[in-house]
Amino acid sequence: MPDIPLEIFQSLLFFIPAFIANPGAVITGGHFPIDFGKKFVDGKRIFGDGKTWSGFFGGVASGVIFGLIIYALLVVLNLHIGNFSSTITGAIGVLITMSAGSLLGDMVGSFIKRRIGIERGGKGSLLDQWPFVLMAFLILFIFERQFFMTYYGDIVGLITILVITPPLHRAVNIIGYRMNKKDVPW
Ligand code: CTP
Ligand code: MG
Ligand code: K
Repeated sequence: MPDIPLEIFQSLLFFIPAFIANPGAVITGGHFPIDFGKKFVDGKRIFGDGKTWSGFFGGVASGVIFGLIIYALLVVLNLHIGNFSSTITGAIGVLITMSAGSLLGDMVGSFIKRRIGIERGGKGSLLDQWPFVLMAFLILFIFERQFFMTYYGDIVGLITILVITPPLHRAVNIIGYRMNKKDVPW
């Protein structure tokens, strides 16, 4: 019989790096717009000044570093959950894939926001909250199939993450706003 609480715990634990990539991008971001200031065919910015190379790479680095801390803790505690902690190079591959996927999804959200006329920094609601999750999963499915199938293949963990992300995203952004890291609480 599958242990549902443990499965959900694992799914959440291993998705933390994809979450961390976003505040990581807020801290390191703001330099060198990914779209180089270029406009799309509709005359609006492709992504806007909120998506930068410094945020992208800083966000990926944050996700990888945070993930390696989780990895190290699992090793120290001698908890080898599934195949995540089998090799360090394997773990790094998963962490880069997941963090980059998360920030690519964040860019997709911004791309759609610009197309429907929401300015950079404007409230996107689910467009701020779901694309990064969905893209992280899609990229993991494509490039880290074994990891994806082990922890998210049965859909339970995936659905759990989709459900908790909007309130979690909101809470983190309110904290970022109060810490003066963000101009708006969303
Ligand atoms: N950020 C960045 N590069 C990224 C992602 C985020 O530099 N790839 C930084 C930007 O300074 C951005 C801040 O993190 O303003 C907050 O991220 P987010 O809320 O995703 O961007 P917004 O400014 O709200 O822009 P958008 O409307 O396009 O989502
Ligand atoms: Mg925003
Ligand atoms: K966003």
